[in-house]
Amino acid sequence: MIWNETKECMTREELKSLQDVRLQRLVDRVYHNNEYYRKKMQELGLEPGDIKGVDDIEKLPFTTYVDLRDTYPFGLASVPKSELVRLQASSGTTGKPKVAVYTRRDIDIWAEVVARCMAMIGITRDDIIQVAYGYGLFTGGLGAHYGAEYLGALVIPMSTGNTKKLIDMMIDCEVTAIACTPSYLLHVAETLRDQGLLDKIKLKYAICGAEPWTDNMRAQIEEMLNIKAYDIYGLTEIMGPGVATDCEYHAGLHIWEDHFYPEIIDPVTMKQLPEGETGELVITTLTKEGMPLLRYRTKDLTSLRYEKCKCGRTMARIQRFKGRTDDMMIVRGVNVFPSQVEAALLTVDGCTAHYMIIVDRIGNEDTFEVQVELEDRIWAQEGFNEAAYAAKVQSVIRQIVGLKAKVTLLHFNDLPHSEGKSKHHEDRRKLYA
Ligand code: DLL
Repeated sequence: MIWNETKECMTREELKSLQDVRLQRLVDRVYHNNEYYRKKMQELGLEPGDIKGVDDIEKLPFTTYVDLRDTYPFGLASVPKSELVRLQASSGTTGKPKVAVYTRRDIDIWAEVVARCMAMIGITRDDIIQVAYGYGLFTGGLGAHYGAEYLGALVIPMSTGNTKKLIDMMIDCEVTAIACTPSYLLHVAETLRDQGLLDKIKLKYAICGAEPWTDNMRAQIEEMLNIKAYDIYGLTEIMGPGVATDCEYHAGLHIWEDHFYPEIIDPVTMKQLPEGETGELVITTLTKEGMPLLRYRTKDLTSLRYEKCKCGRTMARIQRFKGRTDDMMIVRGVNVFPSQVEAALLTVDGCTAHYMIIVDRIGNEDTFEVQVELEDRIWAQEGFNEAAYAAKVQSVIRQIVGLKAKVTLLHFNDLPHSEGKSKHHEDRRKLYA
């Protein structure tokens, strides 16, 4: 067994004992090896011995993007530079990138957790997988690559940038699995469909992440490609892809709690929330050596479930992400997440997941526009009534989001289709702030 079955099958009590020990060791490590964390703990009057296990975790300080920025690039490393073997980074829209550094053991654990995710969804050493996340500083490409190799699958490191070559090789090499963003997979599926190549592929599985997507979008991708598509989550600061993934029941993403200790907090009061309540996901890296993080505030909004999954796994499940705290727009006093708009759009026959939300302010009034690409067959319908269709879209958005939108219907490819993370909203009000 190349990934540790016993860890998956642990009881919650066994898991907690392991987490308790790992947290104690982690706190000891950062306290003694990292000046920044030592100071933070001392400011709270904390010593490593005060943390006996995960029940004490609330005593520990949070870590945020600001800490990463203030210590950029190596200030949160907890080992000497000679023990570091890799640096990855995630580019923010402004300021310095968020950097993560890894020891050899970190890289091995990263490969193992990604391999667990892939094994969980059914990928084996007999599969041929195209990794179509970007290779480079972004963790998607190399993360998925090492995980698939660890599993023993045959990896084709496509990276991004050439859909034609990806499709040619997908057909020629009889590729059975693909790792890429969901929006890119949708683009690949549409290209295959438009070129009449759908029956030439042997694809069975997709492992998609790096951006929020909805169950409707998964259903659309699965139907178009006749495959099973799964959700994989992760973030550079914590590791990269492989923190959590969903099983065949799609009832949340199993988080590998033996390495990543999750909490949900209220982002305003910063207190832990009970099981099932939505708040900000906070993760402590229990085993990381290079750049371990205590209680990292991910800004991702979700909830946790601890009951045993139908698949038999005991590890907690992250529920579908509602969005990020920094993706939320307040429009005319209503909280709007792009994921709600996507969920609404995909209930309308012919709407695609290629959409853009534009929020602006005219005078004192917020404007809320949703642009959406329609499938060609809708435009081709005889006597297509654009106004009636837009009114239908407006009505479902109103039901789900609670706001009246100006709906603009677009043709296929009118919006940019990204190969990496796609951007679905633009808040132009900030331009005047
Ligand atoms: O996106 C790591 C990754 C690569 C995950 C490939 C999955 C697949 P960052 O660039 O640091 O790392 O961005 C992390 O992306 O905090 C979430 O907001 C978002 N995100 C990642 N996966 C998902 C997902 C990679 N499955 C940020 N669903 C995270 C929703 C996701 N959001």
